[in-house]
Amino acid sequence: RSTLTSHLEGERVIILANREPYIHEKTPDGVKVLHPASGLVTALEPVMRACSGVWVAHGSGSADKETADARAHVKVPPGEESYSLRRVWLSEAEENGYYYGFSNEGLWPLCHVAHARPVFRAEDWEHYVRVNRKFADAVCEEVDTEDPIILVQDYHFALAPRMIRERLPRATILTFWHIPWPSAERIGICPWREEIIQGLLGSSIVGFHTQQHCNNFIEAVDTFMESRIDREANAIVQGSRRSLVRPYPISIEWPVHWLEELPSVGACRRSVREELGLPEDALMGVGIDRLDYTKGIEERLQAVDALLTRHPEFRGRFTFVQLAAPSRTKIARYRELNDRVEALADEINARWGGGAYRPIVLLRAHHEPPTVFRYYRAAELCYVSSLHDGMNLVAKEFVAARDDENGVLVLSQFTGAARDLTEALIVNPYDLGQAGDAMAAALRMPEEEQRERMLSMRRMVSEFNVYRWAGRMLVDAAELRRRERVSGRLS
Ligand code: ADQ
Repeated sequence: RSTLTSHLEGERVIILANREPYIHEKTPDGVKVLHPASGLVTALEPVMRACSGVWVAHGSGSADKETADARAHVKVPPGEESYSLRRVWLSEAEENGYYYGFSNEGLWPLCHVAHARPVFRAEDWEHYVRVNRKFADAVCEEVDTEDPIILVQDYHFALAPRMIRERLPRATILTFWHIPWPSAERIGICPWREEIIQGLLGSSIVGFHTQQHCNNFIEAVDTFMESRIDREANAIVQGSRRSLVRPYPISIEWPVHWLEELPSVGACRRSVREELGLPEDALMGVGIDRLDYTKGIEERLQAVDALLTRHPEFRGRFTFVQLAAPSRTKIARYRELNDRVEALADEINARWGGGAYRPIVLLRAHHEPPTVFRYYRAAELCYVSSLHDGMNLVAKEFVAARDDENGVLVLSQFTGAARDLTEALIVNPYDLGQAGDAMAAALRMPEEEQRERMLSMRRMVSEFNVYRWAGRMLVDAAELRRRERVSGRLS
């Protein structure tokens, strides 16, 4: 954290992200502040707390919508007030077209290999362009120098980097794409692929979680654009401007501040079992996700079924607790997933349950972070079964939560996290037998082995934490600025 702030000495950072770090909801007892279930917020909020600046986001809470002046700022976090939040309010049609339509029915399935067909509608695209312009304008209103540092986040804002660049040619624009970038063949499906790539190339740096995503992006530039590719430097050159393309595997804050207020692992184990009506010696697995088809929740429950089929000793003793936050429920595919997950949990519970015993506990609600961390601490294992995931921060949070150095992570090979957390039990989530066996191995794993694996993962996550992630991007940006200054002087 201190290295990060030293890179930013006197700088005011501006973040552009769709999601707000805090949602202010109107309730009969006054304004309630909620923490959204979002990997992007989990990663970036601690970075913003460490530096000063402005977070520009889509206003989603009910508290200020009608009353707030369009340019009003709110100081956050509540009580601490380290930075400001500037909300951009969208009409229902804009939100439907830009967010639900183009971003989440188009780009999200396009970028994830999860066998969901992307939908591209011309009117959604028009909203996407217009809303990107609206946010780019809001960002430009917030700057107070000619060469500000602007962090553009995710697939909602592929066009904003170029729009900002046109108004602020000397800005340092760091764009991070939080989801996978697919092969050129796949990106070619998008009718506006050139505009998307050209928009991103307004950035000084385009960051992805893995080298593979960077290679795919460079391949897409090569296939669809006229730009020159400097392969040695991993840069795209357009005229006198270059955009670096670099992997920056994202992470979480360390130490996680939510842990400060939590009781010991033993106390969390007891309180969670009591809350769920489980016996004190029940074995427990946990899954924490937004209810999204890329997270492999159906495959996860089927793997629990395989575990109980193949390893009878766990029948009646093992319970898998799935916390699933409803997500993007305006989209039919998400509502259908919700119904299928519910039916599957009922079916598995009918097959193996009896008396007070239920092998699956499905808690379909948003939970605030202290509850999520209490569940991580209470479980014998955490199973992350994404069919495709840029990084997956749940895996890293589970590791951070286990200061008792116990507990086993079972992790899909299709997450970016599987590259960082090699001591997890890595599985193919489609191979239900293998995943069921891995959970059985986790439940039988001697404490000594659990400790060795956990210690090594904890070392990894503590060292490569989110401050390091942001710091590396800023160091590369500083180097780029230096080179541009030098070449500007020479030419
Ligand atoms: P997400 O798809 O949102 O992020 P992930 O990285 O797993 O996924 O983060 C989810 C976050 O939401 C975690 O902090 C988790 O604790 C929280 N959360 C999940 N379910 C919850 C629930 N039921 N209640 C409350 N909180 C819950 C995107 C990409 C990822 C990438 C991140 C960061 O899809 O691949 O890791 O951005 O770049």
